[in-house]
Amino acid sequence: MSNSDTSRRFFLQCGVAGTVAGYQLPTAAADSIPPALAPAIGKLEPFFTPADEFRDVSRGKPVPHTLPEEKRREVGLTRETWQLEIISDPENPATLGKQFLKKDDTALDFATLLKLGEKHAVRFARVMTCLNIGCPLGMGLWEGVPLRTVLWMTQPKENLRRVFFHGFHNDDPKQLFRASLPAGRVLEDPDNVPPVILCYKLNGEWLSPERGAPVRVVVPEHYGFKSVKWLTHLTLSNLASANDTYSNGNNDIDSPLKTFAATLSVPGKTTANTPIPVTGYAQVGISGLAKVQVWVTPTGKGWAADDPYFTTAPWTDAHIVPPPAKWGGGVTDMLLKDAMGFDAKGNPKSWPMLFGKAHWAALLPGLPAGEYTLRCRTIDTKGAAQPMPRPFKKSGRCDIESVKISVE
Ligand SMILES: Nc1nc2c(c(=O)[nH]1)N[C@H]1C(S)=C(S)[C@@H](COP(=O)(O)O)O[C@H]1N2
Ligand SMILES: [Mo]
Repeated sequence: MSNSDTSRRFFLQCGVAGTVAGYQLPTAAADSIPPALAPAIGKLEPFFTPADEFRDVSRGKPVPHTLPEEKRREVGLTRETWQLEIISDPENPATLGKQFLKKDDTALDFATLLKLGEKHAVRFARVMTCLNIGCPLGMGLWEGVPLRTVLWMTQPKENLRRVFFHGFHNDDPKQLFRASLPAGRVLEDPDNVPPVILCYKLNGEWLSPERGAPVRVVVPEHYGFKSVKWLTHLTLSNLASANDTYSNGNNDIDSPLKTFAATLSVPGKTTANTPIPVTGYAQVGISGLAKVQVWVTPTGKGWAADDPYFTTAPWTDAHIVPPPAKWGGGVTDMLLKDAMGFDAKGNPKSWPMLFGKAHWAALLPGLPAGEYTLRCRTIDTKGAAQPMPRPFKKSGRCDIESVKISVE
């Protein structure tokens, strides 16, 4: 099986993973979309993924969320028993006024985190994507306390260059899963980017054990591996470089989310000379999303070897689907009213949303009988066409997808 077949199967799985279809266009927004596309848009997945439908790629033997409740209580993976240690890195010490340790009974507990949340909690919409998987694991509304709020409680003075975090790993050093960020990223947010948070809610509900309960890190602009689950330790360090577990395996751990498009529904067989509705999603990465484009061509027709990304093909613009009337995934309008990136009425301030998923739809013209290949791609706000500007696999997936269509 070729690589593109594998990824196609993968993308199609994304399409059928959801339960009930749920994308509801508001009446006004529907005017800008050709009526022939309405049925296909109505069958799109809901904008937010129900928490229990996220795909799971957690590691561990056993995977921490499969531990019986009693064991989870014992090891601090419930809200009642959770304790977060915050220490200075013994090998590259940061100069701190204070550490938070289990041994002197100062580790941070869940009640204290929630108390901080009363004043500091934020929530934001963001897609969870694994750097090594072609389709997002889920689109969530994540809520928690900015990591810097907790970091400042250690009264750092100097020699703080990096923040490491790791979670429960069955007390087996070989199972350690660690990620890190430059201290500056924790302390300050780029324009329009939410803070790094200690997250305890997804889509308005407590985080489930599978999603990392009781507390996980969520880093808005990064692939999933930075968002460490079952968080137990923060280590403040003067080390100047990253040492993320994910750098094993040749992963580019400094690579933020990429912009790319994929299909969700494409009729495999269709009738000659009849317009063909197709839909898909786009991930809105660090450079934003300006356009989604599609191109359908007879299968097997060669392409210039010096244009591997089909830049000179006759691509046409797809419709970016407007914000839904109902957000799905259990996310209520109330929850969105004070979410970052949404206004006081719960409407998104910009669309498509940075680090979100957007959906698209296109009506392909009727075609004579034959075998065709459909491709889709994004153009980011800097004008770069997928898979540029960062086409390499180990910095996140963004291959141009191709799907077969049989016209009879
Ligand atoms: N403790 C811990 N956190 C972890 C992982 C892990 O194996 N252990 N996997 C990471 C990876 S590689 C990804 S892609 C995301 C996936 O998040 P999800 O399972 O909530 O979808 O979790 C991250 N956090
Ligand atoms: Mo991942």
